[in-house]
Amino acid sequence: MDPMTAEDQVRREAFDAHVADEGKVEPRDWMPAAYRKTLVRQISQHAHSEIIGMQPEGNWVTRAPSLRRKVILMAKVQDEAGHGLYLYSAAETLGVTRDEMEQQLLDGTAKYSSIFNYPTLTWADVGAIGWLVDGAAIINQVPICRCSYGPYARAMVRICKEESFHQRQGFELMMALSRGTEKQKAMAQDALDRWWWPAVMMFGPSDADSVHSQQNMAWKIKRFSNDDLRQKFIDMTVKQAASLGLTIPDPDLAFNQETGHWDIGPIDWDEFWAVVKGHGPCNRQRMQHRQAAHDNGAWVREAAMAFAAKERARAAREAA
Ligand code: BYC
Repeated sequence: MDPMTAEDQVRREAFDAHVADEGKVEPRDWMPAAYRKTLVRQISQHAHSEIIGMQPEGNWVTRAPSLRRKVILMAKVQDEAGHGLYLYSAAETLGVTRDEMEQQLLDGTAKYSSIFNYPTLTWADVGAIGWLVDGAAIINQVPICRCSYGPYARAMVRICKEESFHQRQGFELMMALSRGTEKQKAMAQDALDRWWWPAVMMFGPSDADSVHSQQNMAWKIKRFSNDDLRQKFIDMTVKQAASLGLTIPDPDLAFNQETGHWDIGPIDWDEFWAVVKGHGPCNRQRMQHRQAAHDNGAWVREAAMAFAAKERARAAREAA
């Protein structure tokens, strides 16, 4: 890395003071290269997660049990596409193009959330995703509404409103199943059994192994550590599971009187890293599907570009 010039040093100090004082950073402001880089990394990975996240739920659109459930699910999956688009736009303000980000996703150099590499085997999984995955997403993302980078913070405000609706629809679906027949209740329990640990892992590695947390908390990109957010999620979800009459699949789950929090058993970090590195149950399928969608959409992108060029030419002719 190039040594910092005296001018950079001054800018860096002013930047740090501005951020420490809760100031927002905007696209044209000076920012350290590493701040820009980590934001592109996080925002683009967040966007990719929203887009890949459409697949597990999209899997059930044609098999939703009623018209009402189908309409709700279609709206939710469309919302996820919208979140991806807001986030790609926020990342573009940092100087990266949408094509570059898409390419990084397709060639595997950019990650997306581990959670979306698990299969949706039954209809109850749609409820479990809304309840647990969107529930975890809200806990993780509400603090990002106060992120120091303005465009990301503003995009998150709208996303969080929609995520909280998604979480409630998932909980309502789980409630309908858990108050239904014995078979439906068993289906809800089975979905909780399969989604609990992957949802707990969504928050990322434990604080000791989180490479980005310290700096990104100092820069107020992240407001809480991975473990703190995970604990909030656990405390919230244990109560919700009890109200559904479902059992969290962890024999070690116990309320800790001293800390006032729920303790959980050991997390299988080998499973987490295997999934992150591409060896989860559905990684290959998710990427194949994404690649096919990209290839099949080529004509749409070309048509949109041709139309935009035509419009520009017409506007230039009319202005002349
Ligand atoms: N999966 O230093 P760390 C959604 C990576 S969308 C895969 O702690 P950081 C939703 C991490 O990227 C869900 N990789 O990183 C959508 C890093 O590798 P790189 C996504 C993971 O950034 C549709 C390495 O591990 N949410 O909710 O400080 C429907 C070390 O980690 C994961 C967001 O993206 C993981 N779970 O913290 C429903 C929110 N965890 O990049 C719901 C914004 C960690 O150095 N992102 N890694 O190669 C964040 O808040 C943070 O980026 C994370 C990780 C908490 C995810």
